[in-house]
Amino acid sequence: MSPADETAGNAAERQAFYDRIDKSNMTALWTVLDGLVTPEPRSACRPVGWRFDAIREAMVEAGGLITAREAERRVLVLENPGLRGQSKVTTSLYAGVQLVLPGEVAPAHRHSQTALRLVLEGKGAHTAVDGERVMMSPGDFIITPSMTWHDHGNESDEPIYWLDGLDIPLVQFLDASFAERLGEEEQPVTRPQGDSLARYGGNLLPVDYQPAAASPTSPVFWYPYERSRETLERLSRTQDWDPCHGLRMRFVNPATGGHAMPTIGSFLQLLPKGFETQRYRCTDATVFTCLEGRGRSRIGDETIEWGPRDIFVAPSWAWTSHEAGAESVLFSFSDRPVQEKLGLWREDRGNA
Ligand code: GTQ
Repeated sequence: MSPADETAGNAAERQAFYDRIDKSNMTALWTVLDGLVTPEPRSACRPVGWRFDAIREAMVEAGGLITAREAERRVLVLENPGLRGQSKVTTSLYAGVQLVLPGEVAPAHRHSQTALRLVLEGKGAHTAVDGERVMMSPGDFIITPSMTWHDHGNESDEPIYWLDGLDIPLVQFLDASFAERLGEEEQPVTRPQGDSLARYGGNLLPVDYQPAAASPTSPVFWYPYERSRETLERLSRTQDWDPCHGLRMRFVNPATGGHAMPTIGSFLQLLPKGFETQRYRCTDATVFTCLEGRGRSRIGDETIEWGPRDIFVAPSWAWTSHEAGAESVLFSFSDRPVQEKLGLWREDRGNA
């Protein structure tokens, strides 16, 4: 009987072979191939949503249990139900909601992981990135490049909540994590507020700035919502809505035209009241946050209702469509830049 005989008359003999080679750390490819090289993405990541009210309620409790100083970062991790225990919101990305109470400081540290912040509620707290203090207002999008010192503080009289998105699972997968504490609560402030935006985000660049020699992350790390919202508002007047996205823009590194971060793509989209997007799917699992409006999304077999500050996930290759009950703004992030660089990114516009 040939080894490839389909009748598998030698099942016991094969099993004995598998058991034997198992002791030498070997596995027969033909027993696992179907799960490795799949005809299309087969993800453990599930469609899921979190209502912000529920997150806030838990965070208020967390605020009474531990200080930001003791926790280092007082964050509740949003875990995808298909990936519990792994601190993952999608297979490649991490998300959490961070609370800094009035008077608190989250001490300075730095790490290989790139981070984004999207301010959900509260105003007047700050994050310091690479010597510059950024005041945070709702909807502001802030990035922390790999290995830059960052600390957070709240000198206002209200709690501040923001969404953290990091490439933690990606860095973990690559075994490339380094981290250190500064040993002081706050890093020295060496640049005036708004410096990065003025220097790199005003349609001008310093004359000798060489993007190729610079960090792969945008030199602008504060993208105020006021400006982004104004852009959406102006462009909405042209009425050229994309059937799958409404009006969708991406946050950019102004020096290269590339994504703001090398590992995480970040997007902002406007859906007019009553707009129903045509179904769409792509290989980058996407985390959405509603900044304005309300609506519902059909993702795979799930329908997820959302309103301001709610967070929801569309897994890789799951059919997704949005329906806006009011004019709505959605922020989103995904690993799209990584997939693009590797030639893996695909989308399916469902014939739209
Ligand atoms: O604010 O530096 O949610 O290092 C997870 C890890 C936030 C942060 C997180 C972090 C941070």
